[in-house]
Amino acid sequence: MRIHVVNPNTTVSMTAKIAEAARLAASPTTTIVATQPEMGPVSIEGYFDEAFAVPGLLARIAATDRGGVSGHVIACFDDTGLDAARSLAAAPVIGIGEAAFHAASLIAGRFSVITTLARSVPAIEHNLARYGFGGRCARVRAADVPVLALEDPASEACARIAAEIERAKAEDRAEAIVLGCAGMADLAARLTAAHGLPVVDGVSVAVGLIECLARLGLRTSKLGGYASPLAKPYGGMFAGFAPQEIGHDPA
Ligand code: 5HY
Repeated sequence: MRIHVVNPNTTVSMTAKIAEAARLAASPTTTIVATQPEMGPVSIEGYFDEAFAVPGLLARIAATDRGGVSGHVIACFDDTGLDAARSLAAAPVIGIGEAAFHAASLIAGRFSVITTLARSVPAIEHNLARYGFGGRCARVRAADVPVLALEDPASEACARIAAEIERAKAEDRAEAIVLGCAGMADLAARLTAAHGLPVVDGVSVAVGLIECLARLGLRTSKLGGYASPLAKPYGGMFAGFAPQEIGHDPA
């Protein structure tokens, strides 16, 4: 099978890191197709960046969906554009945030999330509540690490994340840790070994979940909220994004 993994920011080195984590998690017969948008922010740190990541993300989802994939992984921990992508795509779409929350809740009674900056925390807390994991997540912590510092080996990013893990164990009674940025995907194994508790990377979990859904023949329901977009003109620079096919509203 082919799985599309899209990094919604435009930093090539992060896309490569995400693709490596995805390939390590994938079955031998699975091919990972890794992409990133042609336009948009180099990193997503808060609501404004997130808004401008979505159009380029959806363009990649549309193109690879037409090419035929078993599913899509949105490799941004905010699950940027997830609902729009599920409406657009025929194949299932999984966000790494939601995937990581599910995995952590299957292996621990309570978990903490460690993300990059404080400005990213509210969106993650909103998703935890929206997905129904509010009671399982002890706390969403920020390691005070800019997203692109994760691309700089000389930065203190890993040390800051490690220190936050120890605080989560001591103060939150966290039994597992969820890494709250796709750019942390390469750190999960190292941090698990160093801190003596499961450290979950959403990229790896999302790949496994897509494989599971594909094996079971499960695809996004097109009844209700994820119904295909209705054909209509879009004005201005978004004219090229206008839905062409006639979406069917079965309601
Ligand atoms: C991510 N930003 O996973 C999020 C994490 C964050 O560019 N990729 C990004 O800090 O919100």
